[in-house]
Amino acid sequence: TTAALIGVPTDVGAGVRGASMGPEALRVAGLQTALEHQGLRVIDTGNLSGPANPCLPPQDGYRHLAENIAWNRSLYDATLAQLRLGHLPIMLGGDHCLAIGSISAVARHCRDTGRKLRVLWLDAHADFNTSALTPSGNVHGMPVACLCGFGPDGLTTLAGAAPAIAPHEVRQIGIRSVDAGEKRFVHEQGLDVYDMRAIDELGMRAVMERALDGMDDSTHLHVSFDVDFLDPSMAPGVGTTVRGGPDYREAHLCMEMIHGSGRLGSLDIVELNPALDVRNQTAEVAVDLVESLFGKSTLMRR
Ligand code: DIR
Ligand code: MN
Ligand code: MN
Ligand code: MN
Repeated sequence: TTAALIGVPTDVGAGVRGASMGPEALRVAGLQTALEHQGLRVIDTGNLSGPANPCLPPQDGYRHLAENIAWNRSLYDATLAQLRLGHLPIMLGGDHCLAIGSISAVARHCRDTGRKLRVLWLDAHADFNTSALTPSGNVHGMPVACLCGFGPDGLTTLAGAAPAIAPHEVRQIGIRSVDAGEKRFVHEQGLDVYDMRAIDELGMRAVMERALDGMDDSTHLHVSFDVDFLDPSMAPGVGTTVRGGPDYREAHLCMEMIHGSGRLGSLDIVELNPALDVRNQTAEVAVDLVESLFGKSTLMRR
C-alpha cells in the first residue's frame, strides 16, 4: 500500500485558532516513519493552501463559510486524485471541517468504482449541527450533517448532487458532547451512535464488533479520527476537550480492531491543536494510535 499524506493546515472551521499547526506537529511526531515501519510506502504531498482565518463572528449561522468552502474544494480535488492513483490518503488536519472535502471525495470514488462505503467517526462530538441548530456557528461542528445533505450548497454538493453519504453508512464512536437541537436531529436521522455509555456498558470490543459489522470485501472504510475522541488526560492538545473519553488501551483496541477488518481505505487525523498541547504529547499519542491502526502489535502476528 502507498499512503499519501495531505496536509490541511486550516482552523477556519474551529472556534479557537491553532489546529492549522497540526500537520507539522504530526510530522514532527514521526508519522511518516511510523507508517513506514508498518510496511507502507509513504508519499508526503505537502500542505494544501487556502484562505487565512479572518476571525470573524458567525453570519447566518456559519463562521467563515466562504473560507470553509474554499479549503474543502481544494481538499476534495486532492483526495480524489490520490484515490484515483490507488493510494490511501491520510489527511493531516486541520480542523474537522476538512472531513467534508475528504469524505465527499471518498464517496465519489466509491460511486465511481462500485464500492460500498463505511465511515467510522471517532469523536467526542457528533458534528451533526446545522446553521439553525448550531450554538457556535463553527463549521467543524457540522461536517456529518453537511455530508448527509444538510448544509449550504457549497459544502453539500462537492461530489455532485447532495447528499454525498447516507446516515446508515456512518458509525460514531466515543460521543459524549451533543448540543440539544443536534441531539434531536441525530435521532431523527437515525445515526448509529456508540456513545461513551455504550463503551462503558458493552466495552470497546463489542462496540467495535458492531461498528465494523456488515462490511464486505468491496467496502471502503474511511476513518475520521478527531483527536478529542481521546480522554483529555492523555490528549490535551485539542480545542474542545470533553472529559470521560476512551483511555489509552481502549483507544488502541479500537484502532487494532479497525486494522483487523482489513478494509481501511482513507483516514482523517483532525483537531490536533499544537498551541494547546504539552511538548507535542498529543501528536505523539495520535501517531502511536495510527501505528496500531496500520497493524502494529506487541507480540502477536495476525
Ligand atoms: C459544538 C462543538 N458541538 C459545536 N463541536 C466540536 O460548536 O457545534 N466538534 N467541537 O468537534
Ligand atoms: Mn470533536
Ligand atoms: Mn472506561
Ligand atoms: Mn469532530
